[in-house]
Amino acid sequence: MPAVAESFKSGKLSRIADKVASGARLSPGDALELYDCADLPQIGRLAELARQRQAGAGQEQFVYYIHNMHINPTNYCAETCRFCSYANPREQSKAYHWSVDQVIAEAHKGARLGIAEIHLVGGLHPACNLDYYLDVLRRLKKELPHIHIKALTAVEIDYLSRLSGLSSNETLMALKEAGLDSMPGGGAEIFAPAVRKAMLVKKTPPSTWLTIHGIAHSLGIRSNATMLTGIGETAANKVDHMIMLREQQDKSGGFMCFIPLKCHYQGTDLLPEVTPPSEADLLKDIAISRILLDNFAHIKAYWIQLGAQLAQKALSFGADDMDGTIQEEKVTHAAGATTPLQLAAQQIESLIVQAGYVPVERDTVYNIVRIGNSSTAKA
Ligand code: V47
Ligand code: SF4
Repeated sequence: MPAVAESFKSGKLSRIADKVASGARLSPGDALELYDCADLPQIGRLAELARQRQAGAGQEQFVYYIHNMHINPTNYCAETCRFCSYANPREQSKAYHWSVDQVIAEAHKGARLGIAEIHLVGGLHPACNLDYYLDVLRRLKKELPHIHIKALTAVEIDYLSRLSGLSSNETLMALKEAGLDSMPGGGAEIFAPAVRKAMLVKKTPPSTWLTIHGIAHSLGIRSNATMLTGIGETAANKVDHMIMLREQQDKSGGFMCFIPLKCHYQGTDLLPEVTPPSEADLLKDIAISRILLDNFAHIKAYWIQLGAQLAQKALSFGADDMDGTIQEEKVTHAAGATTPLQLAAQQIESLIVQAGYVPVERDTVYNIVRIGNSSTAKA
Protein backbone atom coordinates (compact mmCIF):
# COMPACT_ATOMS: atom_id res chain seq x y z
CA MET A 1 0.00 0.00 0.00
CA PRO A 2 1.43 3.46 -0.85
CA ALA A 3 2.56 5.50 2.17
CA VAL A 4 -0.25 8.04 1.77
CA ALA A 5 -2.91 5.28 2.04
CA GLU A 6 -1.07 3.78 5.01
CA SER A 7 -1.46 7.14 6.78
CA PHE A 8 -5.29 6.82 6.66
CA LYS A 9 -5.23 3.46 8.43
CA SER A 10 -6.48 4.63 11.79
CA GLY A 11 -8.57 7.51 10.48
CA LYS A 12 -12.27 7.77 9.73
CA LEU A 13 -11.62 7.50 6.03
CA SER A 14 -9.51 4.33 6.19
CA ARG A 15 -12.11 2.15 4.42
CA ILE A 16 -12.43 4.62 1.53
CA ALA A 17 -8.65 5.15 1.46
CA ASP A 18 -8.18 1.40 1.01
CA LYS A 19 -10.56 1.51 -1.93
CA VAL A 20 -8.76 4.44 -3.55
CA ALA A 21 -5.34 2.87 -2.99
CA SER A 22 -6.43 -0.43 -4.52
CA GLY A 23 -8.28 1.22 -7.41
CA ALA A 24 -11.68 -0.10 -6.24
CA ARG A 25 -14.69 1.90 -7.37
CA LEU A 26 -16.47 4.12 -4.82
CA SER A 27 -20.20 3.57 -4.26
CA PRO A 28 -22.65 6.50 -4.05
CA GLY A 29 -22.73 5.85 -0.27
CA ASP A 30 -18.94 6.25 -0.07
CA ALA A 31 -19.17 9.57 -1.89
CA LEU A 32 -21.89 10.79 0.48
CA GLU A 33 -19.68 9.80 3.40
CA LEU A 34 -16.97 12.04 1.95
CA TYR A 35 -19.43 14.93 1.60
CA ASP A 36 -20.45 14.41 5.26
CA CYS A 37 -16.85 14.33 6.50
CA ALA A 38 -15.52 17.58 7.96
CA ASP A 39 -11.86 16.60 7.55
CA LEU A 40 -11.13 18.57 4.38
CA PRO A 41 -7.34 18.08 4.34
CA GLN A 42 -7.80 14.29 4.50
CA ILE A 43 -10.27 14.40 1.59
CA GLY A 44 -7.74 16.45 -0.35
CA ARG A 45 -5.01 13.90 0.29
CA LEU A 46 -7.29 11.08 -0.85
CA ALA A 47 -8.06 12.98 -4.04
CA GLU A 48 -4.35 13.47 -4.61
CA LEU A 49 -3.88 9.73 -4.23
CA ALA A 50 -6.60 9.17 -6.84
CA ARG A 51 -5.05 11.76 -9.17
CA GLN A 52 -1.64 10.10 -8.92
CA ARG A 53 -3.14 6.68 -9.66
CA GLN A 54 -4.86 8.06 -12.76
CA ALA A 55 -2.05 10.26 -14.09
CA GLY A 56 0.38 7.57 -15.05
CA ALA A 57 4.08 7.19 -14.31
CA GLY A 58 6.09 10.38 -14.58
CA GLN A 59 2.99 12.58 -15.03
CA GLU A 60 1.70 12.66 -11.44
CA GLN A 61 2.54 16.34 -11.02
CA PHE A 62 1.33 17.51 -14.44
CA VAL A 63 -1.28 20.30 -14.51
CA TYR A 64 -2.63 21.18 -17.94
CA TYR A 65 -3.80 24.38 -19.60
CA ILE A 66 -4.48 25.53 -23.16
CA HIS A 67 -4.22 28.72 -25.22
CA ASN A 68 -7.88 29.24 -26.06
CA MET A 69 -10.63 31.77 -26.57
CA HIS A 70 -14.38 31.80 -25.96
CA ILE A 71 -16.73 32.98 -28.69
CA ASN A 72 -20.43 33.48 -27.87
CA PRO A 73 -22.34 34.28 -31.07
CA THR A 74 -25.58 35.32 -29.34
CA ASN A 75 -26.95 36.11 -25.90
CA TYR A 76 -30.57 35.69 -26.98
CA CYS A 77 -31.98 32.44 -25.62
CA ALA A 78 -35.29 30.68 -26.07
CA GLU A 79 -34.81 29.33 -22.52
CA THR A 80 -34.94 31.33 -19.28
CA CYS A 81 -32.93 29.35 -16.70
CA ARG A 82 -33.11 31.33 -13.46
CA PHE A 83 -29.38 31.19 -12.78
CA CYS A 84 -28.42 32.64 -16.18
CA SER A 85 -27.68 36.38 -16.38
CA TYR A 86 -25.89 36.06 -19.68
CA ALA A 87 -28.91 35.32 -21.82
CA ASN A 88 -31.72 37.78 -22.49
CA PRO A 89 -30.33 40.82 -20.59
CA ARG A 90 -32.95 43.20 -19.22
CA GLU A 91 -31.35 46.09 -21.11
CA GLN A 92 -32.35 45.50 -24.71
CA SER A 93 -29.26 47.40 -25.93
CA LYS A 94 -27.10 44.58 -24.56
CA ALA A 95 -28.81 41.87 -26.64
CA TYR A 96 -26.84 40.74 -29.69
CA HIS A 97 -26.43 38.07 -32.28
CA TRP A 98 -23.49 37.96 -34.61
CA SER A 99 -23.38 37.30 -38.32
CA VAL A 100 -21.13 34.52 -39.56
CA ASP A 101 -18.65 37.20 -40.66
CA GLN A 102 -18.53 38.65 -37.13
CA VAL A 103 -17.81 35.22 -35.62
CA ILE A 104 -15.03 34.67 -38.14
CA ALA A 105 -13.56 38.12 -37.44
CA GLU A 106 -13.44 37.32 -33.69
CA ALA A 107 -11.74 34.01 -34.42
CA HIS A 108 -9.08 35.77 -36.48
CA LYS A 109 -8.37 38.07 -33.51
CA GLY A 110 -7.72 34.96 -31.38
CA ALA A 111 -5.64 33.37 -34.12
CA ARG A 112 -3.36 36.41 -34.14
CA LEU A 113 -2.77 35.79 -30.42
CA GLY A 114 -1.75 32.19 -31.11
CA ILE A 115 -4.75 30.29 -29.70
CA ALA A 116 -5.03 26.52 -30.24
CA GLU A 117 -8.76 26.18 -29.45
CA ILE A 118 -12.02 28.06 -29.96
CA HIS A 119 -14.72 27.34 -27.37
CA LEU A 120 -17.88 28.37 -29.24
CA VAL A 121 -21.21 28.36 -27.38
CA GLY A 122 -24.23 30.63 -27.24
CA GLY A 123 -27.90 31.02 -26.43
CA LEU A 124 -30.66 29.32 -28.39
CA HIS A 125 -31.54 31.77 -31.20
CA PRO A 126 -33.71 30.68 -34.15
CA ALA A 127 -31.47 32.66 -36.53
CA CYS A 128 -28.43 30.73 -35.29
CA ASN A 129 -29.75 27.51 -36.78
CA LEU A 130 -27.99 24.45 -38.16
CA ASP A 131 -27.16 26.16 -41.48
CA TYR A 132 -25.65 29.10 -39.59
CA TYR A 133 -23.38 26.83 -37.53
CA LEU A 134 -22.46 24.70 -40.55
CA ASP A 135 -21.41 27.90 -42.27
CA VAL A 136 -19.43 29.09 -39.22
CA LEU A 137 -17.65 25.74 -38.89
CA ARG A 138 -16.79 25.47 -42.60
CA ARG A 139 -15.40 29.02 -42.67
CA LEU A 140 -13.38 28.46 -39.50
CA LYS A 141 -11.90 25.23 -40.85
CA LYS A 142 -11.10 26.82 -44.19
CA GLU A 143 -9.54 30.00 -42.83
CA LEU A 144 -7.99 28.70 -39.59
CA PRO A 145 -7.47 24.96 -40.13
CA HIS A 146 -4.90 24.67 -37.32
CA ILE A 147 -7.41 25.71 -34.61
CA HIS A 148 -9.43 23.03 -32.79
CA ILE A 149 -13.15 23.85 -32.63
CA LYS A 150 -14.85 22.82 -29.39
CA ALA A 151 -18.40 23.95 -30.01
CA LEU A 152 -22.08 23.57 -29.11
CA THR A 153 -23.32 22.04 -25.88
CA ALA A 154 -25.69 19.06 -25.93
CA VAL A 155 -28.49 21.58 -25.28
CA GLU A 156 -27.57 23.48 -28.45
CA ILE A 157 -27.27 20.24 -30.45
CA ASP A 158 -30.73 19.26 -29.20
CA TYR A 159 -32.11 22.70 -30.21
CA LEU A 160 -30.46 22.60 -33.66
CA SER A 161 -31.80 19.13 -34.34
CA ARG A 162 -35.33 20.16 -33.33
CA LEU A 163 -35.11 23.29 -35.55
CA SER A 164 -33.83 21.32 -38.53
CA GLY A 165 -36.01 18.25 -38.09
CA LEU A 166 -32.91 16.03 -38.19
CA SER A 167 -32.09 13.45 -35.53
CA SER A 168 -29.30 14.19 -33.02
CA ASN A 169 -27.17 11.66 -34.85
CA GLU A 170 -27.72 13.34 -38.25
CA THR A 171 -27.16 16.79 -36.75
CA LEU A 172 -23.88 15.73 -35.16
CA MET A 173 -22.73 14.00 -38.34
CA ALA A 174 -23.38 17.15 -40.38
CA LEU A 175 -21.58 19.33 -37.81
CA LYS A 176 -18.63 16.95 -37.70
CA GLU A 177 -18.32 16.97 -41.45
CA ALA A 178 -18.36 20.79 -41.40
CA GLY A 179 -15.52 20.92 -38.86
CA LEU A 180 -16.77 20.28 -35.32
CA ASP A 181 -13.86 18.68 -33.45
CA SER A 182 -15.21 18.28 -29.91
CA MET A 183 -18.02 19.42 -27.62
CA PRO A 184 -17.92 21.43 -24.38
CA GLY A 185 -19.58 20.15 -21.21
CA GLY A 186 -22.15 22.88 -20.60
CA GLY A 187 -25.90 22.58 -20.28
CA ALA A 188 -25.87 19.65 -17.83
CA GLU A 189 -26.63 21.95 -14.86
CA ILE A 190 -27.68 19.47 -12.16
CA PHE A 191 -29.63 16.40 -13.20
CA ALA A 192 -31.93 16.37 -10.11
CA PRO A 193 -35.54 16.98 -11.31
CA ALA A 194 -36.62 19.03 -8.25
CA VAL A 195 -33.72 21.49 -8.60
CA ARG A 196 -34.27 21.80 -12.35
CA LYS A 197 -37.92 22.57 -11.69
CA ALA A 198 -37.09 25.25 -9.10
CA MET A 199 -34.51 26.79 -11.49
CA LEU A 200 -36.99 26.76 -14.42
CA VAL A 201 -34.67 24.54 -16.44
CA LYS A 202 -37.03 23.30 -19.12
CA LYS A 203 -34.42 22.44 -21.74
CA THR A 204 -32.87 19.11 -22.75
CA PRO A 205 -33.61 16.55 -20.01
CA PRO A 206 -30.69 14.66 -18.43
CA SER A 207 -31.35 11.46 -20.41
CA THR A 208 -31.18 13.41 -23.70
CA TRP A 209 -28.07 15.33 -22.59
CA LEU A 210 -26.35 12.02 -21.84
CA THR A 211 -27.59 10.34 -25.04
CA ILE A 212 -26.28 13.21 -27.20
CA HIS A 213 -22.84 12.90 -25.60
CA GLY A 214 -23.01 9.12 -26.16
CA ILE A 215 -23.82 9.65 -29.86
CA ALA A 216 -21.02 12.22 -30.16
CA HIS A 217 -18.57 9.74 -28.63
CA SER A 218 -19.68 7.04 -31.06
CA LEU A 219 -18.89 9.46 -33.92
CA GLY A 220 -15.42 10.18 -32.53
CA ILE A 221 -16.38 13.60 -31.15
CA ARG A 222 -14.93 13.80 -27.65
CA SER A 223 -16.56 15.99 -25.02
CA ASN A 224 -16.55 17.36 -21.48
CA ALA A 225 -19.11 17.28 -18.67
CA THR A 226 -20.11 19.94 -16.12
CA MET A 227 -22.13 20.19 -12.92
CA LEU A 228 -23.50 23.55 -11.75
CA THR A 229 -23.53 24.04 -7.97
CA GLY A 230 -24.96 26.74 -5.74
CA ILE A 231 -28.48 26.42 -7.18
CA GLY A 232 -30.16 24.69 -4.24
CA GLU A 233 -28.78 21.19 -4.81
CA THR A 234 -27.99 18.70 -2.04
CA ALA A 235 -24.88 16.54 -1.69
CA ALA A 236 -27.02 13.56 -2.74
CA ASN A 237 -28.02 15.43 -5.93
CA LYS A 238 -24.35 16.00 -6.75
CA VAL A 239 -23.46 12.36 -6.14
CA ASP A 240 -26.36 11.19 -8.34
CA HIS A 241 -25.25 13.62 -11.08
CA MET A 242 -21.69 12.29 -11.05
CA ILE A 243 -22.86 8.66 -10.97
CA MET A 244 -24.97 9.27 -14.10
CA LEU A 245 -21.91 10.72 -15.81
CA ARG A 246 -19.76 7.79 -14.67
CA GLU A 247 -22.29 5.32 -16.07
CA GLN A 248 -22.41 7.17 -19.40
CA GLN A 249 -18.61 7.20 -19.51
CA ASP A 250 -18.57 3.41 -18.90
CA LYS A 251 -20.80 3.06 -21.96
CA SER A 252 -19.34 5.57 -24.41
CA GLY A 253 -15.90 6.51 -23.04
CA GLY A 254 -15.48 9.87 -24.80
CA PHE A 255 -15.54 12.31 -21.88
CA MET A 256 -12.18 14.01 -21.41
CA CYS A 257 -12.77 16.18 -18.42
CA PHE A 258 -15.24 16.98 -15.61
CA ILE A 259 -15.80 20.60 -14.57
CA PRO A 260 -17.64 21.55 -11.38
CA LEU A 261 -19.14 25.01 -11.93
CA LYS A 262 -20.02 27.57 -9.27
CA CYS A 263 -23.06 29.77 -9.72
CA HIS A 264 -22.61 33.55 -9.66
CA TYR A 265 -25.75 35.45 -8.70
CA GLN A 266 -25.62 39.03 -9.97
CA GLY A 267 -28.67 39.73 -12.11
CA THR A 268 -30.54 36.67 -10.76
CA ASP A 269 -33.23 36.42 -8.08
CA LEU A 270 -31.66 33.35 -6.43
CA LEU A 271 -30.40 34.89 -3.18
CA PRO A 272 -31.28 34.25 -0.39
CA GLU A 273 -33.35 31.32 -1.69
CA VAL A 274 -30.18 29.29 -2.30
CA THR A 275 -27.05 29.08 -0.16
CA PRO A 276 -23.83 29.92 -2.01
CA PRO A 277 -21.25 27.13 -1.74
CA SER A 278 -18.38 27.76 0.69
CA GLU A 279 -14.76 27.32 -0.35
CA ALA A 280 -14.77 23.99 1.48
CA ASP A 281 -17.84 22.89 -0.53
CA LEU A 282 -16.11 23.81 -3.80
CA LEU A 283 -12.91 21.99 -2.86
CA LYS A 284 -14.97 18.95 -1.89
CA ASP A 285 -16.67 18.97 -5.30
CA ILE A 286 -13.26 18.90 -6.96
CA ALA A 287 -11.87 16.22 -4.64
CA ILE A 288 -14.91 13.95 -4.59
CA SER A 289 -15.34 14.15 -8.36
CA ARG A 290 -11.71 13.13 -8.74
CA ILE A 291 -12.25 10.07 -6.53
CA LEU A 292 -15.74 9.09 -7.71
CA LEU A 293 -15.20 9.67 -11.44
CA ASP A 294 -12.52 7.03 -11.76
CA ASN A 295 -13.12 6.85 -15.51
CA PHE A 296 -12.57 10.58 -16.15
CA ALA A 297 -8.91 11.34 -16.81
CA HIS A 298 -9.10 15.05 -15.96
CA ILE A 299 -10.79 17.35 -13.44
CA LYS A 300 -10.83 21.04 -14.27
CA ALA A 301 -10.41 23.90 -11.78
CA TYR A 302 -12.21 26.60 -13.78
CA TRP A 303 -10.36 29.72 -12.61
CA ILE A 304 -12.91 32.08 -14.18
CA GLN A 305 -15.48 30.94 -11.60
CA LEU A 306 -13.30 29.83 -8.68
CA GLY A 307 -10.87 32.74 -8.87
CA ALA A 308 -7.15 32.20 -9.44
CA GLN A 309 -6.33 31.54 -5.77
CA LEU A 310 -9.00 28.89 -5.14
CA ALA A 311 -8.31 27.28 -8.53
CA GLN A 312 -4.68 27.05 -7.45
CA LYS A 313 -5.72 25.45 -4.15
CA ALA A 314 -7.91 22.98 -6.05
CA LEU A 315 -4.74 21.57 -7.60
CA SER A 316 -3.94 19.88 -4.30
CA PHE A 317 -7.53 18.55 -4.15
CA GLY A 318 -7.29 16.41 -7.29
CA ALA A 319 -7.71 18.94 -10.13
CA ASP A 320 -5.16 18.62 -12.92
CA ASP A 321 -6.41 21.20 -15.41
CA MET A 322 -6.76 24.99 -15.26
CA ASP A 323 -8.68 25.44 -18.53
CA GLY A 324 -7.02 28.18 -20.54
CA THR A 325 -6.14 31.76 -21.25
CA ILE A 326 -9.75 32.40 -22.50
CA GLN A 327 -9.37 36.06 -23.70
CA GLU A 328 -12.97 37.07 -22.93
CA GLU A 329 -15.57 35.19 -20.89
CA LYS A 330 -19.19 36.35 -20.93
CA VAL A 331 -21.43 33.82 -19.11
CA THR A 332 -19.99 34.15 -15.59
CA HIS A 333 -19.02 37.81 -15.99
CA ALA A 334 -22.62 38.67 -16.84
CA ALA A 335 -23.43 37.21 -13.40
CA GLY A 336 -20.82 39.31 -11.57
CA ALA A 337 -17.56 37.35 -11.75
CA THR A 338 -14.66 39.58 -10.76
CA THR A 339 -11.91 37.42 -12.24
CA PRO A 340 -9.92 38.98 -15.07
CA LEU A 341 -11.21 38.32 -18.59
CA GLN A 342 -8.01 36.56 -19.48
CA LEU A 343 -4.99 35.10 -17.75
CA ALA A 344 -1.69 35.09 -19.60
CA ALA A 345 -0.10 31.67 -20.04
CA GLN A 346 2.82 32.90 -17.95
CA GLN A 347 0.47 33.67 -15.02
CA ILE A 348 -1.25 30.29 -15.28
CA GLU A 349 2.14 28.58 -15.29
CA SER A 350 3.22 30.58 -12.24
CA LEU A 351 0.09 29.57 -10.31
CA ILE A 352 0.79 25.92 -11.14
CA VAL A 353 4.49 26.08 -10.25
CA GLN A 354 3.81 27.93 -6.98
CA ALA A 355 1.41 25.13 -5.99
CA GLY A 356 4.20 22.59 -6.52
CA TYR A 357 3.09 21.12 -9.87
CA VAL A 358 4.47 21.00 -13.40
CA PRO A 359 2.67 23.21 -15.95
CA VAL A 360 1.90 21.47 -19.22
CA GLU A 361 0.50 23.30 -22.22
CA ARG A 362 -1.92 20.94 -23.97
CA ASP A 363 -4.20 20.75 -26.97
CA THR A 364 -7.95 20.19 -26.52
CA VAL A 365 -7.66 16.40 -26.37
CA TYR A 366 -4.77 16.53 -23.87
CA ASN A 367 -1.85 15.90 -26.19
CA ILE A 368 1.16 17.58 -24.66
CA VAL A 369 2.24 20.69 -26.57
CA ARG A 370 4.98 21.82 -24.20
CA ILE A 371 6.11 20.98 -20.71
CA GLY A 372 6.50 24.34 -18.95
CA ASN A 373 9.78 25.61 -17.71
CA SER A 374 9.35 25.84 -13.94
CA SER A 375 12.08 28.40 -13.39
CA THR A 376 10.80 30.94 -15.96
CA ALA A 377 7.23 30.50 -14.72
CA LYS A 378 8.38 31.35 -11.19
CA ALA A 379 10.01 34.60 -12.35
O1 V47 B 1 -24.05 25.39 -18.92
C1 V47 B 1 -24.94 29.67 -16.43
C2 V47 B 1 -23.25 27.78 -16.42
C3 V47 B 1 -22.27 26.87 -18.24
C4 V47 B 1 -24.22 30.76 -14.70
O2 V47 B 1 -16.34 22.16 -21.56
C5 V47 B 1 -23.37 29.70 -14.92
O3 V47 B 1 -14.33 22.92 -21.31
C6 V47 B 1 -22.10 30.32 -13.11
O4 V47 B 1 -20.12 24.79 -19.55
N1 V47 B 1 -22.90 31.36 -12.84
C7 V47 B 1 -21.39 27.20 -19.42
N2 V47 B 1 -22.30 29.46 -14.14
C8 V47 B 1 -19.91 27.08 -19.08
C9 V47 B 1 -19.37 25.72 -19.40
C10 V47 B 1 -17.91 25.51 -19.55
C11 V47 B 1 -17.03 26.46 -19.07
C12 V47 B 1 -15.65 26.24 -19.26
C13 V47 B 1 -15.18 25.13 -19.90
C14 V47 B 1 -16.08 24.21 -20.38
C15 V47 B 1 -15.56 23.02 -21.13
C16 V47 B 1 -17.45 24.38 -20.21
O5 V47 B 1 -22.23 27.98 -17.36
C17 V47 B 1 -23.73 26.66 -18.44
C18 V47 B 1 -24.25 26.83 -17.03
O6 V47 B 1 -24.15 25.63 -16.32
N3 V47 B 1 -23.85 29.03 -15.98
N4 V47 B 1 -25.19 30.74 -15.65
C19 V47 B 1 -23.98 31.62 -13.61
N5 V47 B 1 -24.79 32.63 -13.30
FE1 SF4 C 1 -30.12 29.72 -22.30
FE2 SF4 C 1 -28.05 28.24 -21.44
FE3 SF4 C 1 -28.66 30.60 -20.24
FE4 SF4 C 1 -30.29 28.46 -19.93
S1 SF4 C 1 -28.13 28.62 -19.21
S2 SF4 C 1 -30.94 30.60 -20.40
S3 SF4 C 1 -30.12 27.48 -21.96
S4 SF4 C 1 -27.95 30.33 -22.35
